[in-house]
Amino acid sequence: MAFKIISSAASTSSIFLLLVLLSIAYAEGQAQKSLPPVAEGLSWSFYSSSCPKLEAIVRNHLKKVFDSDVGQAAGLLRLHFHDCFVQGCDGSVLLDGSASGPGEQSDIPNLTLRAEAFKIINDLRALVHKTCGRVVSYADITAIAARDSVNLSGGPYYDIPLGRRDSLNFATTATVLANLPAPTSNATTILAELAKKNLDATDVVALSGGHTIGRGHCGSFTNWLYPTQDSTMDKTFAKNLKLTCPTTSCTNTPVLDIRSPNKFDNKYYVNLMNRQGLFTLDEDLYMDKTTKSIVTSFAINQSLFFEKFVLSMIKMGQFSVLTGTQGEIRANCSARNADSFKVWSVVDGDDQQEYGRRSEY
Ligand code: HEM
Ligand SMILES: *[C@@H]1O[C@H](CO)[C@@H](O)[C@H](O)[C@H]1NC(C)=O
Ligand SMILES: *[C@@H]1O[C@H](CO)[C@@H](O)[C@H](O)[C@H]1NC(C)=O
Ligand SMILES: *[C@@H]1O[C@H](CO)[C@@H](O)[C@H](O)[C@H]1NC(C)=O
Ligand SMILES: *[C@@H]1O[C@H](CO)[C@@H](O)[C@H](O)[C@H]1NC(C)=O
Ligand SMILES: CC(=O)N[C@H]1CO[C@H](CO)[C@@H](O)[C@@H]1O
Repeated sequence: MAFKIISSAASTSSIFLLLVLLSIAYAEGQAQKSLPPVAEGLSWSFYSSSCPKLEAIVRNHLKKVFDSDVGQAAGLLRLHFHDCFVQGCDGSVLLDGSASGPGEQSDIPNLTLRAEAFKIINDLRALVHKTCGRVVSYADITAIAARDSVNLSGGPYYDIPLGRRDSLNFATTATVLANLPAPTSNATTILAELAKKNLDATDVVALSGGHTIGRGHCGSFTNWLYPTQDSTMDKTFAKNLKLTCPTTSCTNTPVLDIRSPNKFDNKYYVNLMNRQGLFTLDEDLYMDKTTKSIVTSFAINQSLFFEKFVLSMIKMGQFSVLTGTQGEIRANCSARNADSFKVWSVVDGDDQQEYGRRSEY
């Protein structure tokens, strides 16, 4: 009898313990579920000992840059998107084809990336490597710069996993074209293309919200103006765009978000509901039955948009990353180390690490 009581007490307490453990595991599961998984080799605190000032250096420099030209934030956000969509977030978008064959930089549709964005990333790299040595990749600097561009334009702040390495490989023109959808695509096409990258309809609508800042060239959207104007588009909006873009090939660059062109907010979705979006891709998100309700939910709730945008950016920011000993930490944005060190190692026998540190001066 006594034995029985002890045993039932023991099993009661072990059931209790089990319940406690289960609820802790559940709470942790919930907490982790709220953020996308971290790719193997990346971590939230990757540079905490090797370059603790990294994020402060980037942010302080960008604050100064945006104070004199707020438009640069859009260029940096788009640069990270292009880097990640083509071949992975591996800094390959920065490689200049001149040394070793064609690079993403000179490919369609990347010619519309802002030249200043490349320069800003290079300046950031110089500042960071001067303080920490050649330990931080271009891919990570580009990811942090995109994050800060969002926040410094009025958008949310979010931590990002770091530890990306730079690619040794150029993306071919075919790879670039296959991975960056055309702005003239409809929602069906965009959803199918991005599903291949494991992005669902909410991700697609949230990421398109990047078009809340920045500009576009006439050639990227006049498909719905000429030769026949899309009858569903807002008439006044279309009339004004025709004045800015009298021809398809004109080089003007109207803003993407007419309500708040330089502010990272949810007005882009309000534009779409009013048929005042620049690209077919954007407009169609409000016509498609899968994405229409998501557009509306973001238009009426900015916090919801910010929350989903952050999750999708963390997801996108980890596409096919190189980590550990893969790739390299590039010293020159536009050339892999093997190409930029070639001359120097002959001249004075410098090793790559030293040259990497010297290259800022
Ligand atoms: C999903 C497919 C996407 C397509 C087809 C697309 C297409 C375009 C096009 C055609 C432009 C204008 C380029 C020009 O004519 O100068 C543009 C600009 C821009 N895009 Fe996207 N985009 C997409 C996704 C994204 C994403 C995911 C982001 C970031 C989260 C983004 C951020 C931007 C920004 C900030 C600009 C303005 C750039 C500037 O002012 O320099 N886009 N996009
Ligand atoms: C940056 O993000 C933080 C945290 O979400 C927020 O408090 C702050 O207002 C944002 N900055 C700007 C300029 O909006
Ligand atoms: C979307 O575009 C694709 C490719 O141009 C086309 O085949 C398809 O019919 C279009 N879908 C809709 C719903 O317009
Ligand atoms: C807006 O979205 C946020 C974030 O998901 C949510 O907490 C809030 O309840 C929503 N607000 C309304 C009015 O639905
Ligand atoms: C970086 O590489 C490019 C292309 O190879 C070259 O033109 C440029 O001079 C290099 N910059 C530095 C600082 O070495
Ligand atoms: C949209 C855009 O600017 N496209 C250009 C990309 O680059 C090619 C040449 O490689 C040009 O012909 C395109 O006009």
